[in-house]
Amino acid sequence: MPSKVLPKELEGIVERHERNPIISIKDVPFACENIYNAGAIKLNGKYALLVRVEDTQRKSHLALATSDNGVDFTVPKSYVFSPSHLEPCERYGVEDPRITRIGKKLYFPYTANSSQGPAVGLAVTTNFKEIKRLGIILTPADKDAVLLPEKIDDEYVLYHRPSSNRSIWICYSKDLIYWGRNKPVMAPASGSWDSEKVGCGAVPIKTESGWLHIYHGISGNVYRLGVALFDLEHPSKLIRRSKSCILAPQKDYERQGGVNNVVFTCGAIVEDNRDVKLYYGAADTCICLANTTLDKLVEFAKKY
Ligand code: BMA
Repeated sequence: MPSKVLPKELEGIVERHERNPIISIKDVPFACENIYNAGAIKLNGKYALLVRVEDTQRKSHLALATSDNGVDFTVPKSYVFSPSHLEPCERYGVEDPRITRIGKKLYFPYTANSSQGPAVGLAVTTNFKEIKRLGIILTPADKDAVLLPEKIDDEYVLYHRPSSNRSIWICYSKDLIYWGRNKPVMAPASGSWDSEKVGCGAVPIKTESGWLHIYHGISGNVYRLGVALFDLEHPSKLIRRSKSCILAPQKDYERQGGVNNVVFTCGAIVEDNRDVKLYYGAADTCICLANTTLDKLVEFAKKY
């Protein structure tokens, strides 16, 4: 389904980096099948991407790639997080982490994959040297979970996408372990670029206009990215969503790969000057960067 044609002034609102893909398997210092879908965070002044690496058995692990400038990343020789043999829900891999900073802690929900179907696991660290598993928090089949960077009314807030469903849902917890009061908050939009399924992408960004979500939508087997705003105090309340997408597979590296026609994000970094580095997996094969600004994304969510 074609996305609505963009007005001239918003073409290129999200600009692909000229050196895309910025990370591909040639940058990985060991044998692997694919590298894609990375959580993103700034850590001690460095850019850090928690990248999903598929080993030669197609099992996913997470490695921490780092960079001084957000473009040139070094992928280390070893993983920081791998499927645990003690965790039956992780037999096929740990995938698609989204990193949320709350105080000094970095939490990352991830998709745990197994013959049970995808489930949501949660882990916590301060530096990625020691990582503590908090366990499988949402049972199969569920995925695409992101944790809000602030507690609301003294509760943690998690968005996720039950696989039996096509919508983004919300749930709440006092202790990060037990989650409840689930409800759907954003459904696919009929006749649009996100008409079949929607799921969370980057960690929601706090703006004056609401929590800004950069989310993915699927239509006709094509994964695209769009933006939505949720109420700051009532994060279950959708305020606006863009009718057009902000990024669609157009380049060869987005159209052809392990899975064709996919742009999929798990993380964006907001700079002090409100520039945004949007990291995304392309065709389930490599990692790309697109540059934009917070103001452009909010305006886009409101107008287009
Ligand atoms: C989603 C997730 C992502 C993947 C995307 C496209 O459902 O599994 O990991 O990038 O599909 O294949």
